[in-house]
Amino acid sequence: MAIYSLLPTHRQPERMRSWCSSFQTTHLTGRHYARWIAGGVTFIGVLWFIVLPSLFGRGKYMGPPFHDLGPPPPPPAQHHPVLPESPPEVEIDYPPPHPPQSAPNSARSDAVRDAFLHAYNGYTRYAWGFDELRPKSGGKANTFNGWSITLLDALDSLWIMDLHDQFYEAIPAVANITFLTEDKFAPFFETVIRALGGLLSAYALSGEPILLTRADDLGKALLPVFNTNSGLPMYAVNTATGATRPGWNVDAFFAEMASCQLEYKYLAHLTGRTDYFTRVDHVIDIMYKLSPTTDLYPTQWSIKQGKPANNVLSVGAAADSGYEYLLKQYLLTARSEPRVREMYLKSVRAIIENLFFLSPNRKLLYVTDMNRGTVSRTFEHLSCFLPGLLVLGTKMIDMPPSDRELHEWAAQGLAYTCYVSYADQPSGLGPDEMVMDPWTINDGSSGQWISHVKAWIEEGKPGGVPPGLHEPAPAKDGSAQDYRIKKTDYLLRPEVVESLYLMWRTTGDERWRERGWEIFQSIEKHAWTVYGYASLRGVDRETPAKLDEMPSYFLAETLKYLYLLFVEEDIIPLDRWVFNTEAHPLPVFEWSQWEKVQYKIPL
Ligand code: DMJ
Repeated sequence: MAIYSLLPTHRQPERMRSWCSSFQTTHLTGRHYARWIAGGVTFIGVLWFIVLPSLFGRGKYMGPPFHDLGPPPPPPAQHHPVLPESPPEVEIDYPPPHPPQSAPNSARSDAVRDAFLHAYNGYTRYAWGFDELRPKSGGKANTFNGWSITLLDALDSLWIMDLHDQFYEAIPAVANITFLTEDKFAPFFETVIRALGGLLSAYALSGEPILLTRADDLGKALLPVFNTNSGLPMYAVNTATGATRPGWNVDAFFAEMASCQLEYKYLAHLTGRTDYFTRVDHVIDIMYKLSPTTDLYPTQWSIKQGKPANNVLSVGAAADSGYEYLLKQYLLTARSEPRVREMYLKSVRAIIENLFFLSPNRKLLYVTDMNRGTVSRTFEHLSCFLPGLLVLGTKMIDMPPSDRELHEWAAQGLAYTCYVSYADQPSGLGPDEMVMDPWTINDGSSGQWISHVKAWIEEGKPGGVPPGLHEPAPAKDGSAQDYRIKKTDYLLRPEVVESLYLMWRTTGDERWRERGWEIFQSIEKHAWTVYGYASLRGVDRETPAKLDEMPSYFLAETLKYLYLLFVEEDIIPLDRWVFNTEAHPLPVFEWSQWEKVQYKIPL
């Protein structure tokens, strides 16, 4: 009964209904009491629809007004994560076990947990009820929907770092979030990956039912974005009216339209709601139909036509997680959707063949973007998620040995360049964007990595180390660096430490941990404030300037991946959990027979 006080008000009619029926059975029998019954129903109706809303005010959520999906169907499957019995597709070659809690690493994971607590406590003290903390001024800001995004993003980190007291203290606040935007629009992608992903992961880890209830509330509230001609999601939704709107300049970015399947498919599995599956899988249908003509997906799409709207191919800001979710939804659903595996493997081949290049001096491997065959040589911090994804794919799915080897090389070389972009800087922190120097060697390759790899193989692999994997020393001297920095900000982003974590977890090579520790120390040195941690400007200086911003992903991702890099225990085994693009781990599950039929899952 105590849980009732935590439930959003629209969950409470059940209690009222059972009270009414017991009153009728005990006190009202015979036809002449019909008038009493009618009067009672009218009284409850007036109370429910007029008096209660005016007592609690417009801000309180009084039930789904316009896009109610109705009660959920009978439970289709397990309502709590159950691990699939089927063995992994390939033998997972985990690193040999490390000595438990060796002193330096346990001290390091403790230091990361302390950093997390400093950021979290700053948020709860100075920005409680708001989206984000202002870490320089101690102020607060609603940078998203005003639904406490830092809290929702941080929940599973609290659990993973064993901060269970703080986790349970946060639950009542989560229970009372309205998920109403009033006169604003909630951005679909950001809300899905941060808020919905955060709730689902916290539910999966803790088993707290209220978290699933709230995930279901939020999942429903966001669903009107799919009410479009093509079925591609709109950029944002007003959850009070169901009105939607496209992005300001662009209808839809590939990353934003194609990064909701992990969250909604898991939610479909937990609730049995068909719409959750079909709406997000339709986006994959549209992409799949494009497959015969292209293996890559342009960065901009027309929602009306359900087609690409430009020719830019990238793995950066506008595209990144679109590719990530192909592999990850295959893994999340226990490898039961082969077409996304096929799409992933084709897209990686095309990424490696078209977007991977070497820098001219140090022969650093980087990934860039291309517009109708012209490469920009821009290298984004955001693209540094890719080494982690590639190495995960090599461990988790079956592929021809030559492909596996190529993916491993690409992951290792690119992860090192991502690290070097930090180690090169006087601050020890990497820039948000660089433009790599053009290839000046007249060898007809234009610096394209794949042609160097092919030539190296044909020559009998001289030196034994593939091109782009030589790991040249960091160059603090700017003149030795073969790039210019385009954006000097370090925005507390996670992508580099995410890949370091996945490289270490899958290879057991301790050097990735050491590199992560260097980065953490630089964060401590430059980003720490009395209130929390600040984004930085000027990583190419000894002392970067602090910005008054602490994005929620710093707690959800950056510190979580750093913690998992150092903690000895394998808290989130990679063959049992899949991280969404905001680092919220979701448990691998198998579709039941009922679900396969009900959701028409293409097999
Ligand atoms: C995060 O919100 C997510 O990782 C997203 O996919 C893109 N990057 C930001 C943080 O950099």
